[in-house]
Amino acid sequence: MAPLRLWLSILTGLLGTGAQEDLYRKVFVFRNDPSDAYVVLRLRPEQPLLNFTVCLRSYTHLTRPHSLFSYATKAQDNEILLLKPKPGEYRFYVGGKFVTFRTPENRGDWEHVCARWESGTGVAEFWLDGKPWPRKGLQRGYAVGPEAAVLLGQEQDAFGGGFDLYNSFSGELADVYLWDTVLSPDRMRAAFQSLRLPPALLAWSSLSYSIKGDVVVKPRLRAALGA
Ligand SMILES: *[C@@H]1O[C@H](CO)[C@@H](O)[C@H](O)[C@H]1NC(C)=O
Ligand SMILES: [Ca+2]
Repeated sequence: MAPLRLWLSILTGLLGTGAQEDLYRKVFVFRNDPSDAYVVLRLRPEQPLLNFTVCLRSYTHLTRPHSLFSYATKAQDNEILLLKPKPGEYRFYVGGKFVTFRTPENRGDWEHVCARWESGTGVAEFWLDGKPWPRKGLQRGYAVGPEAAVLLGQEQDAFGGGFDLYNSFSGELADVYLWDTVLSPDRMRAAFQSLRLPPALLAWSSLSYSIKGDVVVKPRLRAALGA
């Protein structure tokens, strides 16, 4: 750990709850299957989102449906949702509608995904391990609502709740980011490679979160690329 990074983590530790934490080279381990545990991420977008990019890395042996990123507003529980209904398939929701991206089945390794959406064109992009999938159309002209409940580990069917244990996540999650912009292709690849990234609404390097239930923060066991 670099001295500045160490000093900052001591400082944020002293400042106590609500502080931001740098989770560099760490993971959330969701230990149970099925699980009622989750992690609440704090973010305060004050404006509706017309563009966004969400990225994260997951490592799991689940073959049942599981939620990876759940952003709900009071008006729409599936406002932004990344869900893996079964091996070899991802669903990307915006404003309650979704598109499906079929992928090769997991090789028992970390998978890095980024989903990117812009209201102006309604183009939805899905990137797996730094590679773009054929683009699809989703919710052109829509605006993603602010004041969201953003959760890892559970799929919300109500604002901050309405969980189905059999959509819960079990395994390891890391490198969660949300930007209010559409990231360039270079930046999408940088996210996969864990390189330097632009400031974000949610950033793994300065995450404000609280754990509910059986989730632990542990050091990563292998390099980010999972090679
Ligand atoms: C969203 O992205 C489009 C094109 O990528 C850009 O023209 C527009 O200004 C962006 N809107 C916001 C609110 O960032
Ligand atoms: Ca839902």
